[in-house]
Amino acid sequence: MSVFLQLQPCTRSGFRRSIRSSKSFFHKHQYSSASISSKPSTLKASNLEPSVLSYHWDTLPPTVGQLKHASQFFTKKPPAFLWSAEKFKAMAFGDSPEVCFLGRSNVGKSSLLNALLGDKIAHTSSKPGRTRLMNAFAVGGAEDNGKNRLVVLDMPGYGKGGRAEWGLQILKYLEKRKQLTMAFLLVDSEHGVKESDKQLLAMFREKGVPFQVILSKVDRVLFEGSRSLSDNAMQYRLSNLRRTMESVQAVVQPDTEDEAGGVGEVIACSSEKRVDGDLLGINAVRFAMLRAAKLERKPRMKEAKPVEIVSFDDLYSRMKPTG
Ligand SMILES: Nc1nc2c(ncn2[C@@H]2O[C@H](COP(=O)(O)OP(=O)(O)O)[C@@H](O)[C@H]2O)c(=O)[nH]1
Ligand SMILES: [Mg+2]
Repeated sequence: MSVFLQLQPCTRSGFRRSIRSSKSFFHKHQYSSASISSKPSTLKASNLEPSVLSYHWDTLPPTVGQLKHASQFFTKKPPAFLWSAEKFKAMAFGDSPEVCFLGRSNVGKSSLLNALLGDKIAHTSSKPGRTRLMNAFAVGGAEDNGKNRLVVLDMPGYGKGGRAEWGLQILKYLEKRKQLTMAFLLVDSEHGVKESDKQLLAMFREKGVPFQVILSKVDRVLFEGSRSLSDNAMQYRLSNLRRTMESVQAVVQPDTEDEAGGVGEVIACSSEKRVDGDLLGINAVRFAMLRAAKLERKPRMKEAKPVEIVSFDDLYSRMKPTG
């Protein structure tokens, strides 16, 4: 049994509140990405639309401007390694908002971090259990001025290669770290949500930790085994991906009234496959990280048409039957 479920519950009312307020925002902007079957049959690697790599049932997808801003935020200054800690109490304090990446060993956490940060700064390995410490990196500048800087944590994995003691320290971090604004749970696109992921999701809910699921290694689902795919073959692979995304939705929000549900979207990404120079889904994940830390660029609102302001008396007199 996972160590995650053996610990005493504790509430994080602050987190719950922030989830609640973001959920009410998302509810006002109900959005669902176009279904894959309605897409024209021209889905090739070179014209894969971002909308097929993410599924939004309760959020708005980022605009082109927001994705561009996210990309610039992550690349304008080189990322900085901040600290490594084996235990929660050894972690350095800081004022900047934090996000962390969790998931089974070998799911691609360290590779994703490198892809997001645009630098081979985190250790990756084909052998499970290579990341043994909690490692923190800064994006947007090395100084801890609390503003315009995001701290990103790479965590040891669980499952094969993971250790109970690491799980315990991660759990302490999730429960106690005030700077944490979002826990991103990485799930393999090919294998979907596993039992150990479900235990972690249950823990997030129980403790009120805000969370979002990201699908890793989407290149394997979409492109593996074939250099060029027919439209039908690509359509079939995309339908499989969509089904995996829908199964994630089912575990993230089993009950739509559940206030401690996760962010209502799934992003699929790849740390290896580039299309038109960009790694698949990486800017969308960057945007989700900035949004969690409230560092994202707000979409430009179209100016609302001025409305006529009518006093109650005026209105009443207009309503009165004449003659
Ligand atoms: N095809 C593919 N392989 C990946 C991707 N991300 C990671 N990998 C591979 O998966 C293995 C584990 O990656 P790593 O980042 O160390 O996983 P971690 O244990 O979760 O940190 C390595 O062999 C990586 O090269 C990806 O997006 N696509
Ligand atoms: Mg790792």
